[in-house]
Amino acid sequence: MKLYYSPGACSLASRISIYEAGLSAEFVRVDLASKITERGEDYMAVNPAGSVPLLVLDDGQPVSENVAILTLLAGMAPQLAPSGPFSQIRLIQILSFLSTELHIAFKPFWHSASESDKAAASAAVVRRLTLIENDLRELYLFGPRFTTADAYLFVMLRWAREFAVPISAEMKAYFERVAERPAVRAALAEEGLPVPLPDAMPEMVAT
Ligand SMILES: N[C@@H](CCC(=O)N[C@@H](CS)C(=O)NCC(=O)O)C(=O)O
Repeated sequence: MKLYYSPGACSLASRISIYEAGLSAEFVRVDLASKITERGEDYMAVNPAGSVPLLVLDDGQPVSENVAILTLLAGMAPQLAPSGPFSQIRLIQILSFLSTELHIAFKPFWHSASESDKAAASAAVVRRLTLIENDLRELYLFGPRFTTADAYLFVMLRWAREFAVPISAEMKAYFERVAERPAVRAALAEEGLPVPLPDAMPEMVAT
């Protein structure tokens, strides 16, 4: 399979999941501004939506959308899926929340919004992270087992750090725990991204 990605973008969650699963894949970098791939292809012809990630399976079938790709990868590597009754629905539930509530809340940071729009975006991200915190059981979102949802949340916590969105001590500890996983470190290194240092994240001040 082939993953179209951009360094540090949400496609990083797919790369982390592929590495965690031990699956083999080709990775093709996309310049999101010009929509040209590192091979000189017109990315709009590959994915008319123009966004990453896009996973192209070995039979040529393209799969877009984080929720679909991360559900698919969890199906290919059941160790990356929650276990127990209703687990598939629970995975889709949290992936959908991450995509349609949390991911979307970051958009003003990239779209030259005003300072007040960015402050509103930061508050929206904080509210949504607080909701997820209630799901943080034991080590990861689904308990002791790392899933594709953790890969997605990790990517957004990197953005929270980049945009100085304050996060709770619990979420910060989670972020650092995920950053220590060898597959996560390998994915960061492959995309030329630094491994986050402890304390590099603004912590929420209790009020
Ligand atoms: N609906 C898509 C959106 C993915 C998305 O927002 N990708 C961003 C990078 S994190 C992107 O490619 N932005 C550039 C663009 O859409 O032109 C999904 O959930 O997979």
